Amino acid sequence: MPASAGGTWFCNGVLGAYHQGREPDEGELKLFRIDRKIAFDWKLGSPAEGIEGDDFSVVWSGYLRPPVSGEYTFRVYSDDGVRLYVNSVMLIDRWEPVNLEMTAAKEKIFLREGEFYPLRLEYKEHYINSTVYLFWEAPGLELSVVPEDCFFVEREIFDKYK
Ligand SMILES: [Ca+2]
Repeated sequence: MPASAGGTWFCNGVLGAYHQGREPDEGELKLFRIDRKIAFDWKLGSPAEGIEGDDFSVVWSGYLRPPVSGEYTFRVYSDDGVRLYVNSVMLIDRWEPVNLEMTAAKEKIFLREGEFYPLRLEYKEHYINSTVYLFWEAPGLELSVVPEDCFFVEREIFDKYK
C-alpha cells in the first residue's frame, strides 16, 4: 500500500541495482528493478536475463518501515558477501566470500514504528551458490524475513523501474 511521509509518497518495494562484477563500483551496471523483498536463492543460476550467474553484485536501496518500536537485530543469510546499512549506520560488514551463512549485525538499532528508515544492502556473488535473505527481529517481533509490506521506495522510483 502506498504511504506518505513529509510530503513524499512511497510504494512497497526496494530498488535493486544489478551489476556484472563483484564490486558494484567497478562492475558494469546491467539492470535496475523493483524487488518486493530481499529473499533470493538463485542457487547456481542468474538473478536476471543478461546477467551471468557468477561474479555479480547487487545494491538494494529504499526504506524500511518497522511494524513495532524497539531495538532491532538484523541478520543476513548469504552467499557471498554483504554490507548492511540501516539509517546510514553500517550494521554488517562481511564482504569476504561466505558459504550460505547467517551473519548477525554487530549492534542493535532502535527503530520507531511507522517511520521510514533508509536501507542499503550491498551483496556480491563470487561463484557457485548465490543466496541472500534479509532478516530482522525485535521485542514482540519474531526472527523473520523482512516482509514485503515493510519495504518502500519513493513513488517516482517505483514508477520508473517497476
Ligand atoms: Ca557463491
